Amino acid sequence: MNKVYIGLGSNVGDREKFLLDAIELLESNKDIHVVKKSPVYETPPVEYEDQDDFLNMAIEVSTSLTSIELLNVCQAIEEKLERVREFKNGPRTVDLDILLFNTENRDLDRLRIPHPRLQQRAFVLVPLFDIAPDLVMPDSGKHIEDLINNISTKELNGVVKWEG
Ligand code: GSY
Repeated sequence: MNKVYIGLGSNVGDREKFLLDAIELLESNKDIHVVKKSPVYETPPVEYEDQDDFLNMAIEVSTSLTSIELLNVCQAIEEKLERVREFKNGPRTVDLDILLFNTENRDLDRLRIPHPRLQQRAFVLVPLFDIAPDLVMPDSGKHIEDLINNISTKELNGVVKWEG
């Protein structure tokens, strides 16, 4: 079985429902088992900043699928939940990013694992730390706690637990 971490984000419509629906759709796949779920956080947008705040969370899944097969499932879920790619880094109903797949390193057009911006993003690292506090990055060898300590207090303070 493959141990995988997935980051989820939504900043359009009923954001919490989109996250929960995406997890339910993952669970409905017979080859995927959701093992852990982080709390949900509200986070300010990064990259393209002129858009609404996101809800973000991270989950651990156990799967017999390969990384590319899992990517196909994630993209099918995004499509089912009506994600429209209006422009790069723009608003989305739901986004499922494969963050880590065992200790695999992949550099394909469609899929880069570990996720290329994972180690700098508070909205990914904070929920990931909740479910994997001992995680060591397979490429850099850095401990998740050290990565979080490298993020500015201002950015970390923006990542706020969502109470619904
Ligand atoms: O990479 C995921 C999409 N995304 C997000 C996100 O999920 N959360 C926040 N806070 N900012 C983001 N910018 C992009 S692009």
